[in-house]
Amino acid sequence: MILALAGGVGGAKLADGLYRALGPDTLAVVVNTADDFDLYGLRISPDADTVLYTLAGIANPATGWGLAGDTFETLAMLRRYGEDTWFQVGDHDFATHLLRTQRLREGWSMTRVLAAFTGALGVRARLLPMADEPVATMVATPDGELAFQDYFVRRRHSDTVRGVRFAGIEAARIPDAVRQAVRDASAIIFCPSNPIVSIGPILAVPGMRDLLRSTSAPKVAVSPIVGGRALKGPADTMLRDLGHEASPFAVVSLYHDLLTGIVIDHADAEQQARIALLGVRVLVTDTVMTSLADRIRLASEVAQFAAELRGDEGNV
Ligand code: FO1
Repeated sequence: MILALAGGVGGAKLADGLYRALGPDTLAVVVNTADDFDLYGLRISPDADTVLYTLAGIANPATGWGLAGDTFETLAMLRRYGEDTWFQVGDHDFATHLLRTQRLREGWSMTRVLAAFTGALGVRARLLPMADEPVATMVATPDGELAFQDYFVRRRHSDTVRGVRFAGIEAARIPDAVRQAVRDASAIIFCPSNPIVSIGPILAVPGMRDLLRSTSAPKVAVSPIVGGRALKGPADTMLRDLGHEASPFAVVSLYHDLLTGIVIDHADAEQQARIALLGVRVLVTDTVMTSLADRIRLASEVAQFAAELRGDEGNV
């Protein structure tokens, strides 16, 4: 079984490649839940839903989030009431949020909700939240601290980032299903998601870094930074704002105590030697995923690289 750690759209794409390359029942994905928030009384879990819809083959191909072919009549009606509908929730997408909210109110955990949703949509990968307790990413900017979706969607991630914190993280616990998945994993893949606000919260759950270090399974990251730029979203400017380089080397530095290997793009091949000095093995390949074939090819190469690293550790 392969375990992937994923955030938003980039993470979902690689998770999808792994799902299709490895076959059903061999993949577990731990998703960031610190982007989750409440809107119109509903609990929204953007990263979990992005992975869910992508693996189910029903994600909107244009945005990567939301549902293919969705309509927006509910938002249109909300606008007639004078609401500022800055967050685009589609009519079908609303059903997911309604049911999740209902289930959580009935006392279900997020772990149970996601298991039910994957089962209902025919997804034969395990989709696990990083924690069942609510955690909220807060972004410090020159205009004050912003809730994550305010920063990301409402203000189009245009603010300078002075700091990031994960409210509620001290009370978050690693779900038993995540502990089991880490124990069962023959490799752990850090998807090409934002290292600060997508993978960062997962690693910030108390005990998570120790748990990941406790397994001898190889841990391989795929860099979300290619040629100094984020493939999607603000990871590059966020890294620079927080005093890092926007480079695969910086990604390795952030995961320094965890990684066995990193997959970087040909555009960054010159960083190979510098990364190798940190004791991390490097695979250079094409990492930009524009088609389904790209996802499957990259996922196969990543899985093969991890298998080689397992061999290196004499632990096949
Ligand atoms: N991202 C946007 O940039 N604009 C939106 O209006 C938006 C709506 C949305 C609705 C449901 C959902 O599951 C995700 C949605 N996202 C939207 C994506 C999401 O908020 C971000 O990509 C993630 O939080 C960052 O990983």
